[in-house]
Amino acid sequence: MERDELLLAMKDRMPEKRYIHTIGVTDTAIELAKHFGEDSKKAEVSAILHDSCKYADRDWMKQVIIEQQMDPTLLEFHHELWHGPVGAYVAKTEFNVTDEDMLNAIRFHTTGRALQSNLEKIVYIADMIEPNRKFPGVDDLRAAANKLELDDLMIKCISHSISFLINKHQPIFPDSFKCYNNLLLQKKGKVKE
Ligand code: DGI
Ligand code: FE
Ligand code: FE
Repeated sequence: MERDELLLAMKDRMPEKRYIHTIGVTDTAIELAKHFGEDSKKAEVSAILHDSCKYADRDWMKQVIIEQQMDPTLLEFHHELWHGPVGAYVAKTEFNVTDEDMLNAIRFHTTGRALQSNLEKIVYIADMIEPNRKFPGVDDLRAAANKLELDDLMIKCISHSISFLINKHQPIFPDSFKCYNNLLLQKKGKVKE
């Protein structure tokens, strides 16, 4: 499916505000992909589909996680973390996405994970800094996108997310810590890429 057809499908699945966010993430992901020399078409399609399950039925998502034998830890955490993995399942089954890198970009867009691909980092960052996002510190992250290399930018974004959750006394999903640790250890040359 092409951009317009995919966007139309998203429009039916989410309120106007989330649809506007989706377009923002898509355009930002394309820009970042071009800037960092990655495949902008893969970034575009992954970004369009990244929040397809944001408003999906909670019981249905739970069922998909169990039936598809996804990480069972997901069910111990807030249901907000389910729309990425279930979104990857929908991308594959309903929108015929077969590229594993694109599916991972959707799957891990909320939490990040260790050993992310560049496409995964791009979708994670685009989700955070797209033009409609408004939170303290977002302008700093946007400015960093033009200056830093991709891994340093990702460190800045995942650090911000983890700090935000800690300040709200929210539990942190293990993949987010693993993402943060892996990026820092990689920088120090302690982990093979
Ligand atoms: O779907 P979006 O709103 O565009 O963005 P997202 O997929 O990054 O989801 C953000 C939400 O997920 C936000 O409410 C914080 C929450 N979240 C992200 N990582 C974690 C988390 N919540 C918990 N409890 N633990 C996490 O590690
Ligand atoms: Fe999301
Ligand atoms: Fe999003």
